[in-house]
Amino acid sequence: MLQRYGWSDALQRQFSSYATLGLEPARVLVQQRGRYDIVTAGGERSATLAGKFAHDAADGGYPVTSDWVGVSAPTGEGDAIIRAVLPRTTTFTRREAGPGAPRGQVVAANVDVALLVASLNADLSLRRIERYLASTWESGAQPVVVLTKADMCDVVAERVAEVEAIAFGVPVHAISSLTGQGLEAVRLHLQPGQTAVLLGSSGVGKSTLVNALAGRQIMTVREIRDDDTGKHTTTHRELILLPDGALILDTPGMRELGLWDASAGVSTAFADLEALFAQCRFDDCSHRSEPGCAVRAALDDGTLEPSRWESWRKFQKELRFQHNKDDWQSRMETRRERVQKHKDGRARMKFKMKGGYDD
Ligand SMILES: Nc1nc2c(ncn2[C@@H]2O[C@H](COP(=O)(O)OP(=O)(O)OP(=O)(O)O)[C@@H](O)[C@H]2O)c(=O)[nH]1
Ligand SMILES: [Mg+2]
Ligand SMILES: [Zn+2]
Repeated sequence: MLQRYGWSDALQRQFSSYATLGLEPARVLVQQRGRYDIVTAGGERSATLAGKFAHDAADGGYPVTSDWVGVSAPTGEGDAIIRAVLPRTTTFTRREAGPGAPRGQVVAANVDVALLVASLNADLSLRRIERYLASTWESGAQPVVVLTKADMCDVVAERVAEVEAIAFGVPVHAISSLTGQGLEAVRLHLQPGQTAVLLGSSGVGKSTLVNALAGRQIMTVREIRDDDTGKHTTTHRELILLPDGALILDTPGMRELGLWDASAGVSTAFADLEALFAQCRFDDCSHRSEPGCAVRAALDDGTLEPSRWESWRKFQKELRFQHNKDDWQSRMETRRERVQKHKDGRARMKFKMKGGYDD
């Protein structure tokens, strides 16, 4: 049973220490306000959290859909109790919206493939896809870009080319869940026992794609006439076992995907720029007006799109902002440095005015 949900020998070995505590392995299928649907070797059942999690509310401490957990499972009717979360092979973390200190929210775990879904309608945003790519590289999962609603778009090939130009070797597929176009190409990324997650704005057709892949109506999708309500149709994350053996995690649309500590992911997503930086004459080139700047040269001769450069700068600003915000100490450090620089500057100025050394 559990093998079908991705249980492996490696997980089994990892689990031995939990097994000695009398726990059974299980995977979280659905998570809704403190209640969970899980699958154990004996089948699906519901579960609640052990009390210790209430005190253990550290970032990412709670189990999420697609986590492997250790449960104590009473025989009979009662809920299983989740007592431990197994180490995650990959984590997809986003910035939690809202006031207060920024926190990372684990959106998906143990995901092998991330299907980054965007619609081929007028809203298609390369900048949004860049963000998803950066987060996916950071997560450790393999990205695949899926452009939906090809049946409604007259310029599919152009759009695909635009996305390929910012995705560097990441597969990009144009599909239609209505006509079936491109679904076979998507299926090739979904291997039995592997887990894929669907990520993308609300209304792009994630749940419709799940249904098309499953060949039946599993997820509720938006009625056409409700197309502009702006409401999320899918309200919770759900892990679904597809007929050909792959697992797919449907998620509610995310309008904003705040970056969470994704500096390494950003570097990978902007490999083209990293390559340019290596060619700048100065190692600490700020790419503003230095001589021998490869970025400036590429902008001038048109090989680098200004919008892509602008996008990278925004990412850097955001990462810097977040880093400063997260880390009070580093902020104090920056301030101390600034004060020190100011003092040094004034001291040098005085020194200069006094005439400096005679040498
Ligand atoms: N023409 C066309 N319409 C589609 C296609 N895929 C989805 N749609 C329509 O797009 C609307 C939204 O689809 P959903 O699958 O509910 O979108 P979602 O991404 O799951 O949205 P949330 O659950 O809110 O995040 C529905 O009315 C679908 O019928 C497609 O390939 N072609
Ligand atoms: Mg949905
Ligand atoms: Zn430069």
